[in-house]
Amino acid sequence: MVHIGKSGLRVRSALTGGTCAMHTIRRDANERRFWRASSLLAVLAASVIVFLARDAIAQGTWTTGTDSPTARRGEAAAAVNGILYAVGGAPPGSTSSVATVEAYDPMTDTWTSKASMPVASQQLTAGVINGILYAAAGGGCCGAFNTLQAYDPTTDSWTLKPSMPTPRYGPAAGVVNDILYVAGGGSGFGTIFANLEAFDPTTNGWTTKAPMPTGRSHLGIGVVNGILYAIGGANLAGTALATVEAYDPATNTWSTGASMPTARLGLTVDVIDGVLYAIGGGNSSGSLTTVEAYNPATDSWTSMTSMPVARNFNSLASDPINGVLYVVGGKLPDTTSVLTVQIFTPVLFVKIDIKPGSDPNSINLGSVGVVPVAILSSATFDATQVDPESVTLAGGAVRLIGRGSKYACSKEDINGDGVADLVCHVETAQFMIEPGSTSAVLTGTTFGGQSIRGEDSIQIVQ
Ligand SMILES: [Ca+2]
Ligand SMILES: [Ca+2]
Repeated sequence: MVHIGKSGLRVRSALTGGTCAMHTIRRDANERRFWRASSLLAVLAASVIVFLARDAIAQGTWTTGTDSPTARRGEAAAAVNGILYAVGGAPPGSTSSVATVEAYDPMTDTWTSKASMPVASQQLTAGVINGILYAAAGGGCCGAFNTLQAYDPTTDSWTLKPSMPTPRYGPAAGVVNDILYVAGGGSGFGTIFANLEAFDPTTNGWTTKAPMPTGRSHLGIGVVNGILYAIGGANLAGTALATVEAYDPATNTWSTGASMPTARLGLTVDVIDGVLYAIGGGNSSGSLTTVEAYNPATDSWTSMTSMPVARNFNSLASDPINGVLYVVGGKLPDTTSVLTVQIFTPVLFVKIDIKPGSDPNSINLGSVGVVPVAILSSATFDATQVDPESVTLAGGAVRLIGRGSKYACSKEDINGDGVADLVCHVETAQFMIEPGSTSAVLTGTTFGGQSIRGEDSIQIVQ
């Protein structure tokens, strides 16, 4: 990765291909920075280059943990009581499945071997109910399984549970109200499933539910507010899908959400703070480092910081622990399996109110002044912990006051919920707003290092 200047323009060579995306930058100073960066890039013409404009930075950060002991792909991963369990998969250069179970402790950054699964399986899926990890489906070298295997970390022991109705490779699972839902997958022999089947540990039985509108395998599932979101995957032709379909267990019905920007299969999907993160996978252009975030509240997608290492489809697995995502397993484009633990701390989506008390939020790009923006606190987020120095709205920084040592931010309860919010005054002269824009993005960082992002509507006036 190459960093250029302090302008916030960052350049990264992408091994896996991609398009050259750039934002229109309004201000002269930023244009100069852009062209300076461009001339440097000409030297790097051999690489495929992706531009990330300033407001696309700080969409989460990636770090690396200790390598896992066993290289494999097609495993499942789930967290129980702050420990990530990686189960099953297939070793490098082999189509056979393994029963290997290894546990990663983020507090100590160490791995421990655990009791093996009763049935070795790859391209399986996992969910956690009441401290028990359920590993469902998958298969061996030569056929799909309908096994359900339950792991109790407190006793380091496995139990076989009643098999699910449909054997399949590459389904995805989510848990709602202590029920494990398993959707999609493939037979490995020319059938792709739309099936949704649900396991209830209290009755120890399976129920067949309404099928997904779109049959697919190697999809990802995440749960927000009791709704399952089934994302991406592949159809029978092996074509990568951008499909987002949402299942409401209360009504046993499916609906359609906004498609994922990058169609892919073999991705992993996890939820942090009500936002789904779709990570990695692949499509016809190869393995992807892509990370995209879906916010069900707005039915919209946002690009996040890419993974450092591409991991191929049929391969990677992840689960969050304390607001941080741990990604394990996977296969590199050269077919080497990945040992590395990649750790993603996503940007926190927060509520903002541009021009508090005013709507529409009209912005006059011709005027030189400030616009107030409120960063709202919630039950889980204290806006007063946001560092004013880090705050930008549409690229504009917070105005300095006094002798230039203080930021024009104040703590006020702007929405009357009894919790103090942060109100900052941002320099409009620094705005990087494209003509016709109808929203503006705020970015920042808390004193504790958590990246935040908020978005509100704007109406540009002349
Ligand atoms: Ca407003
Ligand atoms: Ca408030």
